[in-house]
Amino acid sequence: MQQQYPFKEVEQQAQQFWGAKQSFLAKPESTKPKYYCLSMFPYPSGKLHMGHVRNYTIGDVLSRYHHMKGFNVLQPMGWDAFGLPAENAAIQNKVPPAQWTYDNIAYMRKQLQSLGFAIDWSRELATCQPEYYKWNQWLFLRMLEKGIAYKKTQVVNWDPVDQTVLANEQVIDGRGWRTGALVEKREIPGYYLNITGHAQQLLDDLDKLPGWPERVKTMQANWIGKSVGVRFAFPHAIQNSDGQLIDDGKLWVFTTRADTIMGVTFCAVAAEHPLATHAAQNNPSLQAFIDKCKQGSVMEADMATMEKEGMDTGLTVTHPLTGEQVPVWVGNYVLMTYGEGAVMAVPAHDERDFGFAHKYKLPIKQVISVIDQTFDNSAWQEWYGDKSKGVCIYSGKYNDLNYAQAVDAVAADLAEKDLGGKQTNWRLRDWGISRQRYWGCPIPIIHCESCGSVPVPDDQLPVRLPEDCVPDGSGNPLNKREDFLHCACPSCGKPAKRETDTMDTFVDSSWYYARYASGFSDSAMVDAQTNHWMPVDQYIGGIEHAILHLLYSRFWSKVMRDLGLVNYDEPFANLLTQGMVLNHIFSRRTEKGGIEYF
Ligand code: HQ5
Ligand code: ZN
Repeated sequence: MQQQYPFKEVEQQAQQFWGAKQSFLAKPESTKPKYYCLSMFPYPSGKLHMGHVRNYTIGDVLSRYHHMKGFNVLQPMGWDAFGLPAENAAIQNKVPPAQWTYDNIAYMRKQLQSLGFAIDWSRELATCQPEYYKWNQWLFLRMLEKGIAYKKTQVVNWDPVDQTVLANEQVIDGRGWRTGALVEKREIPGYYLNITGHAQQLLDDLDKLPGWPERVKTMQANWIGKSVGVRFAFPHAIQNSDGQLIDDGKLWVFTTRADTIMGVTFCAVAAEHPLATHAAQNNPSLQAFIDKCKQGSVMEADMATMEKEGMDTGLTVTHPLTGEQVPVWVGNYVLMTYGEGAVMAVPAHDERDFGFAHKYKLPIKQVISVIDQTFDNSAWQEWYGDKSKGVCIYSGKYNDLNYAQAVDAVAADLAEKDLGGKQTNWRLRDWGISRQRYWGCPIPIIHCESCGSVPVPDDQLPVRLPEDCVPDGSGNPLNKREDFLHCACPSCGKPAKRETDTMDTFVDSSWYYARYASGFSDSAMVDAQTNHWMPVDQYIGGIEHAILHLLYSRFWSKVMRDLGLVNYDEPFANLLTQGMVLNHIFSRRTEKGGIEYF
């Protein structure tokens, strides 16, 4: 017996043997039961991390176990190859992102192979290959036809020094990561996918996933965020300077607590709301407050924790049921992009409104009574906010109704006055996929002066990304690539320009598992083999992808299913979320105030 384990010899021999016998080749024609084992494919960021090794070891153990148990196993591997890190490396090293990416893939593939994982390398893919991303473009065009993809304006981070759009992660403490310049918000057009149209299915089908951790399903459900409530309006007669009623004389709000409508003591609107803009015209201090709000974060998470601040607009609207006048405030916690950009405030029965009313000495009016409890408005009490506990009080005709009865009655009365009714709201927003970046999948659109935005015809796909650009940080290099930019309009033939935005890399990772399973056809996104292997029997990856990647993959699968491309509802039958292996990162501030990582 040898004292030491001579891994170089032993493992090389074993790996040669497996290679010669093609031991890990998946066999779609086999009659054995199938087992599709998939680990989240890596970004080719340089070298393997111990976190990768851990992730892929879990998958490998499960694969080998199922091999031995007589399953026909598919365990593929590939590369999530587009994205920002390649552009950053290009800026630093002045090499094209493509070259950096392919070099890293070669290096990391060697590392993975030397680990001896039971991977079917014949199905390797990289998302930056035109043969792969062609099908992103193709499906995007199908979505355009069905109205699932559409164009609208979006707010982006603008670096005024580099004259470029920044990704959220490139904004550090409100400044551009490279220039240290204060970042501005700009509105530009972009493409969106109507994921909200599938919200109910994405929520319902979580019940079809007994093999997923409860925690992940809860995170998905919360992200989708269904709330059933009442949308209604406070009528008013406020006119703009042209003498026209603002928003047709209606301030719309959404509430899940219509049972407390008789306790409204004020309304709060977002800084961008038309009533706020109107009121600020002759009120410089209100304008200053609005400007301050606009600089703040638009992240929902920040909204929850930040100090609530507000200012009275001096305007009032009419309570739709009592006819009383209700003051309108601007609140920094109300987002124009969520709901109606305005909320009703019931300080007695909502914790946030309670805090706000206390701070600004606004009236607090109890309208829910709870048995054996006395109302005390000096401090917040949890029971005020619990809709299951009380009945209406001091609410006129609604007195003694419970939550459900009161909501029904209030909704009916509002509907009768043509001022509202029941509505379902979602926290989920549509998926903005446009990125003003070079290293990604080109969006297959051509802009023509006469015809507008024209889809690239299928027979001209893929729209190939030039692979020799070297970004320098000052905007998307595609804008300077004449050979990419100029083309003929597919519809009238006149000179036209290509779209230079590329797709979010989460598009690439939303269907790679289906492509592995399909075999790589030139003429189809996926083939009949896909339905044999899918769904993935075991998916393994980091908890950092519990929400977006998994939700997008589930959505993409449903779109493919609706188009008749695949026959499964859900892509991943069982999910194992390993933790992430973290390491220390060293960084320093650059002279300009950005952060440089080592
Ligand atoms: C870990 C680390 C590093 C990684 N390409 C995407 C990605 O996350 C996945 C797509 C499906 C969206 C784990 C990580 C993930 C896998 C690949 N990992 N610790 N790529 N320090 O290269 O545990 O959780 O970042 O499951 O390795 O990670 S990746
Ligand atoms: Zn044209």
